[in-house]
Amino acid sequence: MATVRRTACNLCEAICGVLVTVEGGRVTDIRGDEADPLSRGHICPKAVALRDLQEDPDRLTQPVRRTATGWQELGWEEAYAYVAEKLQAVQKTHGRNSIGVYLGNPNVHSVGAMTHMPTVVRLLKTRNRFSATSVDQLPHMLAVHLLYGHQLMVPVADIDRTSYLLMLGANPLASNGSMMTAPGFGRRLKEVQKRGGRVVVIDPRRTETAAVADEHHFVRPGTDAAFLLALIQQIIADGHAKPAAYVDGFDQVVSVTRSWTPERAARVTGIDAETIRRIAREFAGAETAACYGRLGVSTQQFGALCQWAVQVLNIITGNLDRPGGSMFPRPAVDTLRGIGRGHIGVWKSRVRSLPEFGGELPASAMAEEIETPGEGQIRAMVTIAGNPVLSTPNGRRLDEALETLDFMVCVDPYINETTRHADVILPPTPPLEREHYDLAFHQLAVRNTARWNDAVLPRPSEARHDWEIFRGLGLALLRSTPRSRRRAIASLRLRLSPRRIVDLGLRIGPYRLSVRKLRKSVGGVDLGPLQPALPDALHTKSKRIDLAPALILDDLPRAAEVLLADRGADDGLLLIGRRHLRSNNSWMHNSARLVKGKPRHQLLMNPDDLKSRELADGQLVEISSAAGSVSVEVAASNDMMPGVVSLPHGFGHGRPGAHLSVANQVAGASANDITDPTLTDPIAGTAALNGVPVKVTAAPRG
Ligand SMILES: Nc1nc2c(c(=O)[nH]1)N[C@H]1C(S)=C(S)[C@@H](COP(=O)(O)OP(=O)(O)OC[C@H]3O[C@@H](n4cnc5c(=O)[nH]c(N)nc54)[C@H](O)[C@@H]3O)O[C@H]1N2
Ligand SMILES: Nc1nc2c(c(=O)[nH]1)N[C@H]1C(S)=C(S)[C@@H](COP(=O)(O)OP(=O)(O)OC[C@H]3O[C@@H](n4cnc5c(=O)[nH]c(N)nc54)[C@H](O)[C@@H]3O)O[C@H]1N2
Ligand code: SF4
Ligand SMILES: [Mo]
Repeated sequence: MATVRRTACNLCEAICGVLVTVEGGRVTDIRGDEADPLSRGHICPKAVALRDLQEDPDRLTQPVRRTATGWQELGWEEAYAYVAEKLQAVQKTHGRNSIGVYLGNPNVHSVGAMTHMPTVVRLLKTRNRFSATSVDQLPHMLAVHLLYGHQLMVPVADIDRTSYLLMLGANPLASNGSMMTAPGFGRRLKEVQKRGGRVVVIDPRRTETAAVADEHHFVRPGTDAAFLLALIQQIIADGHAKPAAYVDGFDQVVSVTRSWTPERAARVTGIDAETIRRIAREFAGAETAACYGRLGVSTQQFGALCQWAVQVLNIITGNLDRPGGSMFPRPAVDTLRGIGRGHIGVWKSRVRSLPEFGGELPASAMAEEIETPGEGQIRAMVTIAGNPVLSTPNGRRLDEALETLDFMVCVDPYINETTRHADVILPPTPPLEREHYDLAFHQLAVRNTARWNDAVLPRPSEARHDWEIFRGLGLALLRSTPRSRRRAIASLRLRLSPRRIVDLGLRIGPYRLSVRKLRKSVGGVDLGPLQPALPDALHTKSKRIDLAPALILDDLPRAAEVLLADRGADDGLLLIGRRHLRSNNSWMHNSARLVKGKPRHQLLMNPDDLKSRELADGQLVEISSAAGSVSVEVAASNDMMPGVVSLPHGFGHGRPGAHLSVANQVAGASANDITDPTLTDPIAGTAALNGVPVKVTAAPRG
């Protein structure tokens, strides 16, 4: 008999509600849940991949250990004890910091990882902690930490009520939105337009999102800071700036932006001065407006400056904290409470002195910290839900470095490009076997809603949830730790189930909910549109916003120097990345259903750039940067800004030893074999994955 169960798709930040039909223990159908108050029935083609993940024969269900004769299964308790012993032995010989930890993206999509993983990481007591944050949203977190006093107090564009949406470096029609949970982003954009509002996109590629916008402008990669500074300057010059009473530092903003006229920004960005001036006036004059900048303006040389400027633009036009502007979600579990406010530069990386942020060092420093001998060298790695060989700059170098470690353990369901180097892999249950409450993305959602989901399918007896793995590992690590209050707290934290923790969070949360109440609601509880919350909700001690943090203002001279430098007759190209609706970072190419159809791995290049290099559409080319080179087919595209080429990240499969029967057949090169770990935004160490200088030539024959 078929039963229909409600759950959430947790593959991306849109957290769509889905209805899963199960017959005889197997999934037979997955569709959107109309009753979900946030996603309103929306899903994308990836939702069906939940079933593919469930049934993927390559997915591990038991711990495995690498031996001379191949991978061998081992029992869970044995695995925990072995891993704890190995990690502790490395630390005993080489010191605390000899363990490196890398935390990948799917951690934030799993309640069990959110509730239990941090305790285990803390028990390792190492400063060599890395995560996908520094190849992603770090600049957002830094900007809001400086302005609003908490690294996760991120406002989102109030898309459902705004009349003017200015988007930079975001392609939500492919990504489904990020740092902004707005399922059905396309539909929501259409609704803005139907209300008579305007959508403006700034991107070096005419993206899927640009195609539905009212207006799109090419921007030279890495130069958005100039565009944003000019908008601020123009709005101030027009007398349209009206910061709220709780905002300080406005005069400093006036003075540091004064020289950034639209004419100056035009020279830098490639967007003409009249357009910049008009956008400034339309933004300031709109009934309500929101500026939203995403990955393209984060993972670039001026990521921090850009994300600060995005906030400043919203603040000085009175759009922060007002309906239709940029607003703070108020989720049913206050995630901010459980996480620190953030800090920057309290310590530096050993080799290159890059700053920590929130206790993590930039992923760009990982390979060198493994390779460079001396006190504090990484000798063992722990990766949790990450594939840094494909996702961090110069992945090829990291690939080689990982092989030199004394020990490596990965919490991951696959033997892939990264985990093939592990000594032990601990695979967690797949999404349909897990309970879920979204601790991360209700915090970033454009509407306040709450939803608890029971597991759709039972967990096989030999499988373990991620939180059970962290409990097992954590308790094994604690076994040799002397008794103390800290040890007792860690042990208690590990023993509580995610359900208990979420229930507690809901009960003390602003709406006094509980798991029981949520389970009774069909599709989730609607808590209404976002509400104004400032200045009370600020986490700054003064309950005021300082618009002019020194860390950011001190970067303005660098911006002037770099952006205004004469590029001469440089015939080089700038590389940027892209995403496709049917793939997800580096790890979902093992679903045959998703990867079928037209190839999507090619380098996109403007036809004029091809012609001037005597290259032809479809030809195999070599792309080279300071970090290395890769060969890939090129595709001519009028959607590319001249001088800019685009390569998607997450490809480059087929490495020896990776057990990915479908993905290994997928063509394409890893963009991160040519991204350069020395290209970082120095303020926070975020990798500049976009705007990498490259040369493109015909690939050598043979
Ligand atoms: N050049 C370039 N590089 C980029 C980007 C780019 O745009 N361009 N984007 C960056 C961004 S935004 C991000 S977020 C990073 C992502 O970087 P990572 O997080 O390092 O990589 P993912 O590709 O998301 O790989 C996720 C890993 O988690 C495993 N996994 C999947 N589900 C689970 C689970 O439920 N539990 C556990 N324990 N493991 C799981 C997968 O098998 C895979 O190994 O890449 C970054 N790198
Ligand atoms: N289908 C799918 N969905 C995903 C993912 C996925 O891999 N596939 N990954 C998820 C993750 S981890 C994340 S972080 C989000 C990312 O979500 P988005 O940020 O919306 O995703 P991207 O497609 O990387 O969009 C970045 C855009 O920035 C542009 N860009 C590059 N350089 C510059 C620049 O210098 N200036 C400007 N203005 N634009 C620039 C690129 O052309 C691109 O269109 O997507 C999430 N959703
Ligand atoms: S947009 Fe697609 S991948 Fe993202 S949560 Fe919804 S169904 Fe899943
Ligand atoms: Mo990301």
